[in-house]
Formats: sequence, C-alpha cells, structure tokens
Amino acid sequence: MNTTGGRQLAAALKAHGIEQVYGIPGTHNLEIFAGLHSEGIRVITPRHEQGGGYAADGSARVSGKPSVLITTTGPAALNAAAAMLQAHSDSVPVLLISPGVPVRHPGLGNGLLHEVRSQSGVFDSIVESSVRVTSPGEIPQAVAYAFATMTTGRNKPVYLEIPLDVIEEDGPHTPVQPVSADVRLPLDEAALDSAAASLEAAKKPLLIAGGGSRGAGRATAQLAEALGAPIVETTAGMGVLESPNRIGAIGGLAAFHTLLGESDALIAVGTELAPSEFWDPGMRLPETVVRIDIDQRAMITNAAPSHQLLARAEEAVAGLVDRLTGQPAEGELWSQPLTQEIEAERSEWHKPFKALTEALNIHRQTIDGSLTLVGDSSMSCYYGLQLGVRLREGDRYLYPAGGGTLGYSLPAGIGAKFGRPSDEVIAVAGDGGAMFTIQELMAAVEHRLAVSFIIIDNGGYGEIAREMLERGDAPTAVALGRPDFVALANALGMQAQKVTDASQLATGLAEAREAQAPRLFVMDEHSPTAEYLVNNPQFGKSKPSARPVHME
Ligand SMILES: Cc1ncc(C[n+]2csc(CCOP(=O)(O)OP(=O)(O)O)c2C)c(N)n1
Ligand SMILES: [Mg+2]
Repeated sequence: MNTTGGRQLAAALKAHGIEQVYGIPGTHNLEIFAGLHSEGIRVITPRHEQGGGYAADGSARVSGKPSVLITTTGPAALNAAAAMLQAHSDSVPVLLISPGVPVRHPGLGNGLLHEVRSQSGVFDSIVESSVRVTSPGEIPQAVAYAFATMTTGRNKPVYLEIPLDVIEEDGPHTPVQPVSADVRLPLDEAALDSAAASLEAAKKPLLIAGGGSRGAGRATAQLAEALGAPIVETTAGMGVLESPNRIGAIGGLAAFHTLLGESDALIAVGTELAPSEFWDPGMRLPETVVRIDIDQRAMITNAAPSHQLLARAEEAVAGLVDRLTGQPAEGELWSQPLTQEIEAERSEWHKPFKALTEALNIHRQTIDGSLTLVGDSSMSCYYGLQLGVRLREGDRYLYPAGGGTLGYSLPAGIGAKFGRPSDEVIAVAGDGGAMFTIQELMAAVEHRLAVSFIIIDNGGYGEIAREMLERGDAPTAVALGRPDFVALANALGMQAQKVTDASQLATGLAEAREAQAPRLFVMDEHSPTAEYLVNNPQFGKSKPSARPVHME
C-alpha cells in the first residue's frame, strides 16, 4: 500500500504509543497534520515553538516517555532550538519533527519560503541525533530509530527532518515495530564487591543522588544511612527519596564544596556531576568515587570513577546494600559543624523566598498524591524552591539545570500536567523568566488545566543585577518595566491574584486545587536586589499604574 510521507510519519508515531503531540501547523507541514488527524493524535497548540518545546520537555520528564513537538520549516524549527538544547543538557527525550527544504532543491539560497542553509545541520550541533530522510519509505524506520536513540542509556532528544517533497510524496508503507527500551544490564558482582569494600573502609562518605536515582529512592536512602553518608541531591534528584541523611539540593553552596573536599568517598548515583549543578567547574573529588549509571558515557563524564557500576540504579544500589557487613552508622552524620555551616549559608540565600517556600510546605501537607514543582532560571527557584521546599518521595522538581534557560517554567508546568494529570502541578518563575513565555498560559486556559503558576516579582533581572553590583558595575538593562501580571493573566482568561504572605498563598493554592482550574499568583520579592531594581527603574516610573483586576 502506498501512502504519503506525512501519513507514514503519523502512523509511525501512533505505533510508538504517541497519542498527543505539541505543534504549530504551517504551509509546509499540512500533510503531517492531516495524518495526525486521521490517526486520532491530539495536537496541543503552543503560542510559540519554544514554549511547545518546554511543554514537551515537561511532559517527558514526568511521564518518563518521549514526547513530540512538530514545527514547520525555518524560523519555526529554529524557535524550538533553545528547548532542544535544554532537553539535551538535562537528558530529556523530546522528538522534534520539522519539514525541511525539498530533496530536489538547488541549495543556492534562492529564496524558498522559510529556507535555511542547513536546518538539520543546526540541530546536528544541538541534539544527540539529527536525521533527514530522503524518501517516504524511510520514515517508519527513522521514527523507530529516533525512539531507540531517545531511550537508550540516558534519555536524550532527537531531531527528525522530512523534506517538503517527501511529506507529500506517495511511497510504499513498511511499518517498523517499536524497539523495547527495557534493557537489563548484567550486574558486575566483582565490581560490586570491591565498591562495597571501599565504601565500608571510608570514614567520611558522601552520596549524591541524581535524576538517575529515581526508582531507587528507598535503596539509596538505606545505603547512605548504613554508611552514615550525607545525601546531597541534584535538582533532578529532588523528590527521589526521603531520609534523615538528606541535606537537599545544596550543590550551589560554598559549604557543599567544603563538605565534598572533606569527604573520603563519593557515591554518585545517576548523575553526570555536571558543573552547572555544582556551580563550580573544578570539583575536588576524593580518591574513592563509586559511580552508578546506565550510560557508559555518563560514567566517565566530569570524573573518572575508581569504581564503575554500569547498571540500573535500583539494582546496583541494592547490590551494595546487600554487601555491607559492618555495623550500621550511629545515625549521626560525619560532620556536625559542617552541617551547621550549610544551614547558615542556606538560610542566608533563602531568606527573601521564605514566604514562598513556607506556603508550598504548608500546601504540600495537604496533597494526597504527588507534587510536580516546576522552576525557572530565577532566584526564587534556585535559592527559593531548591533550598527551602520539602518534597516527598515520588515528587518531582523540573528545572532547566543544564541549559539554564529562562522561560522554561510556565510551559513546562503545562506539559507536566498533560504528562501526569494525577499530579498536583505548581510552576514558579521570576518576573523576567515569566515574560519569555507568558503567552503559553493560553494552553492552560484552553484546556482548563489545573496548574497553579506563581510569579515572584522583583522588578527585573534580579540575579544579573546582583552580579553587576557585586562586580562594582553600574547595573544596566536589568530594571524592567513592571507588567500588571494579574491583568495580563485576566486578559488571557485566567484567574489571578496578588498575594503578600505565606498564608495568603497557601490559601490561594488550596482554592485553586478545589476549583480544578489554572490560576496565577503574583508575589513581590522583598530583598535588597528587589529594592534596588524598584527604586532605580530604567524606564521612568516603575510601578504599573493599573490596579490589579480580578476576573469573576
Ligand atoms: C534564555 C536566557 N536568556 C538570558 C539568560 C540570562 N539570565 C540569567 S538569570 C536572568 C535574570 C532572570 O530574571 P527573573 O526571571 O526575573 O529572575 P530573578 O533573577 O529576578 O530572580 C537572566 C537574564 C538566561 N539564563 N536564559
Ligand atoms: Mg526578577
């Protein structure tokens, strides 16, 4: 049977279990959208491809399965580039599909609509695999290859390009069966014996739990407790485990580096030990480094381990726990003074965001299921949420750690709700980050998604202002005009309110859950940086003149 490339693509996505995609149609991808329609695949329409990419990222992170973004050629595909970079840096399986210039094309820059000299070349330098097919018959295999790539080892994003003429062209339909992603690696018993012996010999072991430890939370906590090892999480590791040894996602604190410097053994579970997580390009690691990862390349990224355990985290960690023979540690962590130093530094950075995290901690107590908290590259997230929110085992924190992109949170929150409707989803962003993708709130309104959005407003690019001041520079281009976010949300059809303290925010979050509808909360930040920005407006009067308007 012959079918067009566009329809073969839709059928192949369906065969891989895709029931919903994010996408914006255009003249060049009409046959793909026709195929999606006839396969019964739902399309969620973002208002910009970058937001679509962050939503796809959010969906994939919470569901653990690949998600798909479909754009049209040229600017549309390039609009998604930052999101693909973000997904790549944080090991998230997002498949971007776009049309490209026809196979039969002069390639002379002759002005074809949306023409890019090498669109697949752009993505070749961003994602794991960038594939451009040349005939309809290749499409089912290319889709199967994309899904296999996304789910082999660490998850990763892929780009697939279908030339304009191939989308419309008829070709023989040769379906390809999806490949199973579930590969069990045999455990290396000798490596486990040797790692367990080294860990037992250590006096000051430290454990870092990354995103790859998800699913191994209990065993990881047991291991750390048995060894008396403090547990530090990466941002992707937040919500993986609960333990008295857990000291949180403190990788950005100076005291963390002191802790690491004093340790004599490190157990790194499912983490690339990325500099972006630890805010320091040169980590001093102990001689004994036990790394557990399912990906060979991650095993040697940033640190060559003394002990390599290539396996699923739950199996390797359980294997270590089984081998421990000594007395369990006394329940006290190895460095009490250091723990106090960490607490002091944590509370200093966290101070301006106490009301935010207090409200979230109060609200967390009232949630029966799991919470997905979404953050942006804003201080309220890395100093606020990360240093002050107590997540429970099974919760998630979605954060643009590697790419460090602004504008992630609001659309990723929307994607997260689609990806795990049973989770309560709360997305937090700074005023600067929010303005990158605020239009994506329309999708939450259109689909009446029960997501709570919180904007922490400090009058501009606070972190950058802080850094400029720290350098002794005159803060430039950081004090922003202040939109009336409540009115802005209302204009999009969303209820919104200003809140001034923790109890107001906690009450509002409870009401929003009751209403099962999206809602925006806006809270002013009280900090020296906020004060500086508000009192030194770049553009005349800093406060918006509009009064907050509440939609009924
Ligand atoms: C896409 C992108 N552009 C620029 C930056 C640089 N940047 C990092 S933090 C920041 C300020 C963010 O402002 P806001 O979201 O209001 O958070 P705040 O720092 O005020 O807490 C900027 C501009 C970035 N990280 N990502
Ligand atoms: Mg700000």
